[in-house]
Amino acid sequence: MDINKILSSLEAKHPGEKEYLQAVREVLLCVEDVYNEHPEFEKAKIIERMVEPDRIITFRVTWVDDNGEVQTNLGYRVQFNKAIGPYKGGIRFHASVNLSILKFLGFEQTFKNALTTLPMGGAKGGSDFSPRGKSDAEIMRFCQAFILELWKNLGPDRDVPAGDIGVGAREVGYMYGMYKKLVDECTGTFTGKGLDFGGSRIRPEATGFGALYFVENMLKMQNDSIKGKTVAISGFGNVAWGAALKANELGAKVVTISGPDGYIYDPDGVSGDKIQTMLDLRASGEDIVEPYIEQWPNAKFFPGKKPWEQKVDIALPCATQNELDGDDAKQLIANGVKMVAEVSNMGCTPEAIDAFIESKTIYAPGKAVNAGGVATSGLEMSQNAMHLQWSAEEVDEKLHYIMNSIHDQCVTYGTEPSGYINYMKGANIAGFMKVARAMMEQGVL
Ligand code: 2IT
Repeated sequence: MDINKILSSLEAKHPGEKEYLQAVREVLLCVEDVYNEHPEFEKAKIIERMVEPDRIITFRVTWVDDNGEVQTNLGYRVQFNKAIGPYKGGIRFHASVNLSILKFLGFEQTFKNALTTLPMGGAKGGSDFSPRGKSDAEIMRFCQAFILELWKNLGPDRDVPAGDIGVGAREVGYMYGMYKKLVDECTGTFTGKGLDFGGSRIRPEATGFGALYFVENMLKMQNDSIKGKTVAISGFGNVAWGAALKANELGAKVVTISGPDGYIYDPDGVSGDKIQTMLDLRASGEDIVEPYIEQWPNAKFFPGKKPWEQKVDIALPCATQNELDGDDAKQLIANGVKMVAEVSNMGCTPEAIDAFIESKTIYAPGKAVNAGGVATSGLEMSQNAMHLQWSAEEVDEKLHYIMNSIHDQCVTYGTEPSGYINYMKGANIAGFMKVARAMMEQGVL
Protein backbone atom coordinates (compact mmCIF):
# COMPACT_ATOMS: atom_id res chain seq x y z
CA MET A 1 0.00 0.00 0.00
CA ASP A 2 1.29 3.42 -0.91
CA ILE A 3 -0.22 5.59 1.83
CA ASN A 4 0.91 8.85 0.33
CA LYS A 5 -0.66 7.97 -2.99
CA ILE A 6 -3.97 7.06 -1.35
CA LEU A 7 -3.93 10.22 0.75
CA SER A 8 -3.07 12.54 -2.10
CA SER A 9 -5.82 11.04 -4.23
CA LEU A 10 -8.25 11.56 -1.33
CA GLU A 11 -7.04 15.13 -0.90
CA ALA A 12 -7.63 15.81 -4.58
CA LYS A 13 -11.13 14.31 -4.38
CA HIS A 14 -12.09 16.00 -1.12
CA PRO A 15 -10.10 19.22 -0.95
CA GLY A 16 -10.19 21.11 2.33
CA GLU A 17 -11.84 18.31 4.34
CA LYS A 18 -9.11 18.57 6.95
CA GLU A 19 -10.65 16.65 9.86
CA TYR A 20 -11.64 13.76 7.60
CA LEU A 21 -8.19 13.60 6.00
CA GLN A 22 -6.57 13.81 9.44
CA ALA A 23 -8.62 10.85 10.73
CA VAL A 24 -7.87 8.76 7.64
CA ARG A 25 -4.15 9.53 7.78
CA GLU A 26 -3.92 8.41 11.41
CA VAL A 27 -5.57 5.06 10.70
CA LEU A 28 -3.59 4.37 7.51
CA LEU A 29 -0.24 5.11 9.17
CA CYS A 30 -1.13 2.69 11.97
CA VAL A 31 -2.34 -0.17 9.78
CA GLU A 32 0.27 0.07 7.02
CA ASP A 33 2.37 -2.87 8.22
CA VAL A 34 -0.47 -5.31 8.87
CA TYR A 35 -2.10 -4.30 5.60
CA ASN A 36 1.05 -5.17 3.74
CA GLU A 37 1.07 -8.59 5.38
CA HIS A 38 -2.33 -9.29 3.78
CA PRO A 39 -2.00 -9.10 -0.02
CA GLU A 40 -5.63 -10.26 -0.28
CA PHE A 41 -6.72 -6.94 1.30
CA GLU A 42 -4.82 -4.97 -1.30
CA LYS A 43 -6.25 -7.11 -4.11
CA ALA A 44 -9.80 -6.44 -2.84
CA LYS A 45 -8.97 -2.71 -2.51
CA ILE A 46 -10.13 -2.78 1.11
CA ILE A 47 -8.54 0.57 2.02
CA GLU A 48 -9.89 2.38 -1.03
CA ARG A 49 -13.38 1.12 -0.17
CA MET A 50 -13.12 1.69 3.56
CA VAL A 51 -12.11 5.36 3.42
CA GLU A 52 -15.19 6.40 1.41
CA PRO A 53 -18.60 6.42 3.11
CA ASP A 54 -21.26 4.07 1.73
CA ARG A 55 -23.47 7.10 1.24
CA ILE A 56 -23.96 10.69 2.34
CA ILE A 57 -27.43 12.12 2.76
CA THR A 58 -27.63 15.93 2.81
CA PHE A 59 -30.78 17.93 3.17
CA ARG A 60 -32.24 21.32 4.01
CA VAL A 61 -33.91 21.77 7.39
CA THR A 62 -36.38 24.63 7.53
CA TRP A 63 -38.16 25.63 10.71
CA VAL A 64 -39.82 28.64 12.32
CA ASP A 65 -38.21 30.39 15.32
CA ASP A 66 -40.05 31.97 18.27
CA ASN A 67 -40.22 35.33 16.47
CA GLY A 68 -42.08 33.73 13.60
CA GLU A 69 -39.02 33.97 11.36
CA VAL A 70 -38.21 31.18 8.94
CA GLN A 71 -34.78 29.62 9.53
CA THR A 72 -32.84 27.28 7.28
CA ASN A 73 -30.05 24.92 8.33
CA LEU A 74 -28.12 22.11 6.69
CA GLY A 75 -28.74 18.50 7.72
CA TYR A 76 -26.55 15.45 7.09
CA ARG A 77 -26.27 11.74 7.71
CA VAL A 78 -23.04 10.03 6.70
CA GLN A 79 -23.70 6.27 6.50
CA PHE A 80 -20.10 5.18 6.54
CA ASN A 81 -19.80 1.42 6.75
CA LYS A 82 -22.20 -1.44 7.49
CA ALA A 83 -19.90 -4.44 7.13
CA ILE A 84 -20.42 -5.35 10.80
CA GLY A 85 -24.01 -4.29 11.44
CA PRO A 86 -26.57 -1.51 10.98
CA TYR A 87 -25.26 2.04 10.71
CA LYS A 88 -24.81 3.40 14.21
CA GLY A 89 -23.58 6.72 15.52
CA GLY A 90 -24.61 10.01 17.01
CA ILE A 91 -26.08 13.24 15.73
CA ARG A 92 -24.26 16.53 16.41
CA PHE A 93 -25.94 19.93 16.49
CA HIS A 94 -23.30 22.65 16.53
CA ALA A 95 -22.57 25.77 14.48
CA SER A 96 -19.24 24.24 13.38
CA VAL A 97 -20.77 21.10 11.82
CA ASN A 98 -19.76 20.48 8.21
CA LEU A 99 -19.22 17.48 5.98
CA SER A 100 -15.54 17.09 6.85
CA ILE A 101 -16.34 16.84 10.56
CA LEU A 102 -19.16 14.36 10.04
CA LYS A 103 -17.05 12.23 7.70
CA PHE A 104 -14.22 12.09 10.23
CA LEU A 105 -16.70 11.16 12.94
CA GLY A 106 -18.38 8.49 10.80
CA PHE A 107 -15.00 7.02 9.82
CA GLU A 108 -13.85 6.90 13.47
CA GLN A 109 -17.20 5.48 14.53
CA THR A 110 -16.77 2.50 12.19
CA PHE A 111 -13.59 1.35 13.98
CA LYS A 112 -14.86 2.30 17.43
CA ASN A 113 -18.01 0.27 16.94
CA ALA A 114 -15.93 -2.66 15.70
CA LEU A 115 -13.94 -2.53 18.96
CA THR A 116 -17.07 -2.73 21.13
CA THR A 117 -17.53 -6.44 20.25
CA LEU A 118 -21.14 -5.64 19.27
CA PRO A 119 -22.53 -5.91 15.71
CA MET A 120 -22.74 -2.25 14.70
CA GLY A 121 -21.60 -0.40 11.57
CA GLY A 122 -20.52 3.24 11.59
CA ALA A 123 -22.37 6.48 10.84
CA LYS A 124 -22.66 10.06 12.01
CA GLY A 125 -25.08 12.87 11.35
CA GLY A 126 -25.89 16.37 12.36
CA SER A 127 -26.59 19.94 11.50
CA ASP A 128 -24.99 23.38 11.67
CA PHE A 129 -27.95 24.32 13.89
CA SER A 130 -26.69 25.86 17.14
CA PRO A 131 -28.79 25.00 20.22
CA ARG A 132 -27.11 27.89 22.08
CA GLY A 133 -29.74 30.25 23.45
CA LYS A 134 -32.64 28.46 21.72
CA SER A 135 -35.93 27.94 23.52
CA ASP A 136 -37.29 24.49 24.21
CA ALA A 137 -40.02 25.04 21.60
CA GLU A 138 -37.42 26.01 18.99
CA ILE A 139 -35.36 22.91 19.77
CA MET A 140 -38.47 20.76 19.35
CA ARG A 141 -39.45 22.33 16.04
CA PHE A 142 -35.92 21.99 14.72
CA CYS A 143 -35.68 18.30 15.77
CA GLN A 144 -39.02 17.56 14.14
CA ALA A 145 -38.03 19.29 10.90
CA PHE A 146 -34.70 17.41 10.88
CA ILE A 147 -36.41 14.03 11.21
CA LEU A 148 -39.08 14.88 8.66
CA GLU A 149 -36.26 14.62 6.11
CA LEU A 150 -34.11 11.89 7.62
CA TRP A 151 -36.67 9.34 8.84
CA LYS A 152 -36.88 7.40 5.60
CA ASN A 153 -33.23 6.41 5.83
CA LEU A 154 -33.46 5.08 9.40
CA GLY A 155 -34.61 1.82 10.99
CA PRO A 156 -33.72 -0.56 13.84
CA ASP A 157 -31.74 -2.83 11.51
CA ARG A 158 -30.75 -0.10 9.10
CA ASP A 159 -29.49 3.06 10.80
CA VAL A 160 -29.80 3.90 14.49
CA PRO A 161 -28.81 7.46 15.51
CA ALA A 162 -28.08 8.74 19.03
CA GLY A 163 -26.77 11.90 20.68
CA ASP A 164 -23.47 13.75 20.39
CA ILE A 165 -22.48 17.38 21.03
CA GLY A 166 -25.66 19.47 21.28
CA VAL A 167 -27.91 16.42 21.25
CA GLY A 168 -28.94 14.89 24.58
CA ALA A 169 -31.98 13.07 25.93
CA ARG A 170 -34.27 16.02 25.17
CA GLU A 171 -33.32 16.21 21.48
CA VAL A 172 -33.35 12.42 21.08
CA GLY A 173 -36.84 12.41 22.61
CA TYR A 174 -38.13 14.97 20.11
CA MET A 175 -36.47 13.25 17.14
CA TYR A 176 -37.62 9.77 18.15
CA GLY A 177 -41.14 11.06 18.81
CA MET A 178 -41.36 12.47 15.29
CA TYR A 179 -39.81 9.33 13.80
CA LYS A 180 -42.41 7.15 15.52
CA LYS A 181 -45.22 9.37 14.32
CA LEU A 182 -44.04 9.01 10.74
CA VAL A 183 -43.35 5.25 10.63
CA ASP A 184 -46.05 4.35 13.17
CA GLU A 185 -43.82 1.66 14.69
CA CYS A 186 -42.13 1.51 18.08
CA THR A 187 -38.87 -0.13 17.04
CA GLY A 188 -36.35 1.78 19.19
CA THR A 189 -34.56 3.28 16.18
CA PHE A 190 -32.79 5.87 18.35
CA THR A 191 -30.59 5.23 21.39
CA GLY A 192 -30.17 7.54 24.33
CA LYS A 193 -33.95 7.60 24.70
CA GLY A 194 -35.70 8.44 27.95
CA LEU A 195 -35.91 5.61 30.48
CA ASP A 196 -39.70 5.52 30.25
CA PHE A 197 -39.84 4.79 26.53
CA GLY A 198 -37.14 2.29 25.75
CA GLY A 199 -33.95 3.97 26.96
CA SER A 200 -31.21 2.02 28.68
CA ARG A 201 -30.12 2.56 32.24
CA ILE A 202 -26.55 3.98 32.47
CA ARG A 203 -26.63 5.34 28.88
CA PRO A 204 -26.31 9.01 29.99
CA GLU A 205 -23.25 8.16 32.11
CA ALA A 206 -21.84 5.46 29.84
CA THR A 207 -19.23 7.40 27.85
CA GLY A 208 -17.67 8.89 30.97
CA PHE A 209 -17.99 5.71 33.04
CA GLY A 210 -16.54 3.57 30.26
CA ALA A 211 -13.64 6.01 29.83
CA LEU A 212 -12.75 5.71 33.51
CA TYR A 213 -12.95 1.90 33.37
CA PHE A 214 -10.52 2.11 30.47
CA VAL A 215 -8.22 4.45 32.41
CA GLU A 216 -8.29 2.02 35.35
CA ASN A 217 -7.11 -0.70 32.98
CA MET A 218 -4.36 1.56 31.62
CA LEU A 219 -3.15 2.29 35.15
CA LYS A 220 -3.30 -1.37 36.13
CA MET A 221 -0.94 -2.17 33.24
CA GLN A 222 1.53 0.26 34.89
CA ASN A 223 0.97 -1.39 38.29
CA ASP A 224 -0.68 1.81 39.40
CA SER A 225 -4.18 2.84 40.47
CA ILE A 226 -6.42 5.86 40.12
CA LYS A 227 -6.79 6.48 43.85
CA GLY A 228 -5.50 9.94 44.80
CA LYS A 229 -4.63 10.95 41.24
CA THR A 230 -5.37 14.49 40.07
CA VAL A 231 -7.38 14.72 36.86
CA ALA A 232 -7.86 17.58 34.39
CA ILE A 233 -11.12 17.35 32.48
CA SER A 234 -12.12 19.66 29.64
CA GLY A 235 -15.72 20.34 28.65
CA PHE A 236 -18.77 20.36 30.88
CA GLY A 237 -21.27 18.34 28.84
CA ASN A 238 -22.65 14.88 29.27
CA VAL A 239 -19.33 13.17 28.73
CA ALA A 240 -17.36 15.40 31.13
CA TRP A 241 -20.11 14.95 33.70
CA GLY A 242 -20.02 11.11 33.55
CA ALA A 243 -16.22 11.13 33.66
CA ALA A 244 -16.14 13.46 36.69
CA LEU A 245 -18.73 11.38 38.51
CA LYS A 246 -16.85 8.10 38.04
CA ALA A 247 -13.40 9.64 38.65
CA ASN A 248 -14.64 10.84 42.05
CA GLU A 249 -16.24 7.50 42.81
CA LEU A 250 -12.95 5.74 42.11
CA GLY A 251 -11.03 8.05 44.46
CA ALA A 252 -9.45 10.52 42.03
CA LYS A 253 -9.60 14.31 42.34
CA VAL A 254 -10.97 16.26 39.37
CA VAL A 255 -9.50 19.77 39.37
CA THR A 256 -10.73 21.31 36.11
CA ILE A 257 -13.68 21.62 33.77
CA SER A 258 -13.90 23.97 30.79
CA GLY A 259 -16.17 25.67 28.29
CA PRO A 260 -15.77 27.79 25.17
CA ASP A 261 -15.19 30.78 27.50
CA GLY A 262 -12.23 29.33 29.44
CA TYR A 263 -11.61 26.86 32.26
CA ILE A 264 -12.29 26.46 35.96
CA TYR A 265 -9.57 25.28 38.35
CA ASP A 266 -11.05 24.05 41.60
CA PRO A 267 -8.33 23.18 44.15
CA ASP A 268 -10.92 21.46 46.38
CA GLY A 269 -12.00 19.15 43.56
CA VAL A 270 -15.06 19.11 41.31
CA SER A 271 -17.06 16.67 43.41
CA GLY A 272 -20.38 16.20 45.19
CA ASP A 273 -22.83 19.05 44.52
CA LYS A 274 -20.37 20.68 42.12
CA ILE A 275 -21.06 17.93 39.63
CA GLN A 276 -24.70 19.00 39.68
CA THR A 277 -23.47 22.57 39.07
CA MET A 278 -22.03 21.31 35.80
CA LEU A 279 -25.43 20.00 34.75
CA ASP A 280 -27.08 23.28 35.77
CA LEU A 281 -24.57 25.26 33.71
CA ARG A 282 -25.26 23.03 30.74
CA ALA A 283 -29.03 23.31 31.18
CA SER A 284 -28.80 27.11 31.17
CA GLY A 285 -28.08 26.85 27.42
CA GLU A 286 -25.44 29.61 27.60
CA ASP A 287 -22.44 27.36 26.92
CA ILE A 288 -20.18 29.06 29.51
CA VAL A 289 -18.51 27.81 32.71
CA GLU A 290 -17.61 31.12 34.36
CA PRO A 291 -20.73 31.18 36.65
CA TYR A 292 -19.23 28.16 38.49
CA ILE A 293 -17.05 30.53 40.56
CA GLU A 294 -20.08 32.49 41.77
CA GLN A 295 -21.30 29.35 43.47
CA TRP A 296 -17.89 27.94 44.47
CA PRO A 297 -15.67 30.98 45.20
CA ASN A 298 -12.60 28.91 46.08
CA ALA A 299 -12.34 27.98 42.41
CA LYS A 300 -10.62 30.15 39.83
CA PHE A 301 -11.72 31.00 36.30
CA PHE A 302 -9.11 31.33 33.53
CA PRO A 303 -10.77 33.14 30.61
CA GLY A 304 -9.78 31.99 27.12
CA LYS A 305 -7.40 29.34 28.46
CA LYS A 306 -7.32 25.54 28.32
CA PRO A 307 -6.91 23.31 31.38
CA TRP A 308 -3.80 21.59 29.98
CA GLU A 309 -1.53 24.23 31.59
CA GLN A 310 -2.28 22.78 35.04
CA LYS A 311 -0.02 20.18 36.65
CA VAL A 312 -2.04 16.94 36.87
CA ASP A 313 -1.49 13.17 36.81
CA ILE A 314 -4.15 12.40 34.22
CA ALA A 315 -5.56 14.53 31.38
CA LEU A 316 -8.98 13.69 29.98
CA PRO A 317 -10.02 15.80 26.98
CA CYS A 318 -13.83 15.54 27.03
CA ALA A 319 -14.89 18.44 24.79
CA THR A 320 -14.30 18.22 21.03
CA GLN A 321 -11.86 17.37 18.22
CA ASN A 322 -8.35 18.88 18.19
CA GLU A 323 -8.84 20.51 21.58
CA LEU A 324 -5.36 19.52 22.78
CA ASP A 325 -2.53 20.62 20.47
CA GLY A 326 1.24 20.13 20.29
CA ASP A 327 2.01 22.99 22.70
CA ASP A 328 -0.57 21.73 25.21
CA ALA A 329 0.99 18.26 24.99
CA LYS A 330 4.49 19.65 25.63
CA GLN A 331 3.19 21.57 28.63
CA LEU A 332 1.51 18.46 30.07
CA ILE A 333 4.65 16.39 29.52
CA ALA A 334 6.85 19.07 31.13
CA ASN A 335 4.49 19.01 34.12
CA GLY A 336 4.94 15.25 34.44
CA VAL A 337 1.53 14.02 33.27
CA LYS A 338 1.30 10.22 33.65
CA MET A 339 -1.42 9.49 31.18
CA VAL A 340 -3.69 11.10 28.58
CA ALA A 341 -6.93 9.43 27.59
CA GLU A 342 -9.04 11.06 24.90
CA VAL A 343 -12.69 10.98 25.76
CA SER A 344 -13.68 13.37 22.97
CA ASN A 345 -13.42 12.06 19.42
CA MET A 346 -9.94 12.89 18.01
CA GLY A 347 -9.37 15.26 20.93
CA CYS A 348 -5.62 15.50 20.29
CA THR A 349 -3.95 16.93 17.19
CA PRO A 350 -1.40 14.74 15.35
CA GLU A 351 1.40 16.95 16.81
CA ALA A 352 0.12 16.29 20.33
CA ILE A 353 -0.05 12.53 19.74
CA ASP A 354 3.49 12.53 18.30
CA ALA A 355 4.72 14.37 21.39
CA PHE A 356 3.08 11.84 23.73
CA ILE A 357 4.37 8.82 21.87
CA GLU A 358 7.88 10.24 21.46
CA SER A 359 8.10 10.94 25.19
CA LYS A 360 6.56 7.50 25.95
CA THR A 361 3.70 9.18 27.75
CA ILE A 362 0.80 6.76 27.88
CA TYR A 363 -1.85 8.01 25.48
CA ALA A 364 -5.07 6.35 24.33
CA PRO A 365 -7.32 7.51 21.48
CA GLY A 366 -11.02 8.37 21.63
CA LYS A 367 -12.15 5.45 19.54
CA ALA A 368 -11.04 3.11 22.36
CA VAL A 369 -11.54 5.28 25.44
CA ASN A 370 -15.00 6.67 24.64
CA ALA A 371 -16.48 3.53 23.07
CA GLY A 372 -18.52 2.85 26.22
CA GLY A 373 -21.12 5.34 25.01
CA VAL A 374 -21.92 3.63 21.77
CA ALA A 375 -21.44 0.21 23.39
CA THR A 376 -24.23 1.05 25.83
CA SER A 377 -26.26 2.24 22.84
CA GLY A 378 -25.72 -1.25 21.43
CA LEU A 379 -27.02 -2.67 24.71
CA GLU A 380 -30.05 -0.37 24.40
CA MET A 381 -30.68 -1.83 20.93
CA SER A 382 -30.53 -5.35 22.40
CA GLN A 383 -32.99 -4.45 25.13
CA ASN A 384 -35.35 -2.87 22.59
CA ALA A 385 -35.17 -5.92 20.35
CA MET A 386 -36.05 -8.13 23.33
CA HIS A 387 -38.70 -5.69 24.60
CA LEU A 388 -37.26 -5.54 28.08
CA GLN A 389 -35.16 -3.31 30.30
CA TRP A 390 -32.09 -4.41 32.21
CA SER A 391 -31.12 -3.20 35.69
CA ALA A 392 -28.34 -0.63 36.12
CA GLU A 393 -26.11 -3.39 37.56
CA GLU A 394 -26.62 -5.56 34.51
CA VAL A 395 -25.81 -2.76 32.06
CA ASP A 396 -22.81 -1.59 34.09
CA GLU A 397 -21.40 -5.11 34.25
CA LYS A 398 -21.68 -5.50 30.48
CA LEU A 399 -20.12 -2.05 29.97
CA HIS A 400 -17.25 -3.06 32.23
CA TYR A 401 -16.71 -6.27 30.30
CA ILE A 402 -16.71 -4.39 26.98
CA MET A 403 -14.21 -1.75 28.15
CA ASN A 404 -11.90 -4.49 29.47
CA SER A 405 -12.15 -6.26 26.16
CA ILE A 406 -11.34 -3.07 24.19
CA HIS A 407 -8.34 -2.54 26.44
CA ASP A 408 -7.19 -6.13 25.82
CA GLN A 409 -7.44 -5.61 22.05
CA CYS A 410 -5.31 -2.44 22.31
CA VAL A 411 -2.67 -4.29 24.34
CA THR A 412 -2.63 -7.23 21.93
CA TYR A 413 -2.14 -5.10 18.83
CA GLY A 414 -0.31 -2.12 20.35
CA THR A 415 2.43 -3.46 22.63
CA GLU A 416 5.84 -2.53 21.25
CA PRO A 417 9.03 -4.58 21.78
CA SER A 418 10.12 -2.07 24.45
CA GLY A 419 6.96 -2.83 26.40
CA TYR A 420 5.44 0.60 25.68
CA ILE A 421 1.77 0.23 24.79
CA ASN A 422 0.88 2.30 21.75
CA TYR A 423 -2.88 2.42 22.29
CA MET A 424 -3.43 4.42 19.10
CA LYS A 425 -1.82 1.70 17.03
CA GLY A 426 -3.54 -1.05 18.98
CA ALA A 427 -7.02 0.45 18.64
CA ASN A 428 -6.62 1.26 14.96
CA ILE A 429 -5.23 -2.15 14.01
CA ALA A 430 -7.80 -4.10 16.05
CA GLY A 431 -10.72 -2.07 14.67
CA PHE A 432 -9.38 -2.14 11.13
CA MET A 433 -8.77 -5.91 11.13
CA LYS A 434 -12.33 -6.65 12.19
CA VAL A 435 -13.89 -4.36 9.57
CA ALA A 436 -11.49 -5.64 6.89
CA ARG A 437 -12.26 -9.30 7.64
CA ALA A 438 -16.01 -8.62 7.60
CA MET A 439 -15.70 -6.84 4.24
CA MET A 440 -13.57 -9.62 2.75
CA GLU A 441 -16.00 -12.34 3.76
CA GLN A 442 -18.99 -10.54 2.26
CA GLY A 443 -17.57 -10.00 -1.20
CA VAL A 444 -16.98 -6.96 -3.36
CA LEU A 445 -19.78 -4.52 -2.60
O1 2IT B 1 -19.19 9.46 19.40
C1 2IT B 1 -19.96 8.58 19.83
O2 2IT B 1 -19.59 7.41 19.97
C2 2IT B 1 -21.33 8.98 20.16
N1 2IT B 1 -21.64 10.16 20.03
C3 2IT B 1 -22.32 7.96 20.61
C4 2IT B 1 -22.91 7.26 19.44
C5 2IT B 1 -24.04 6.31 19.77
O3 2IT B 1 -24.61 5.78 18.79
O4 2IT B 1 -24.35 6.07 20.92
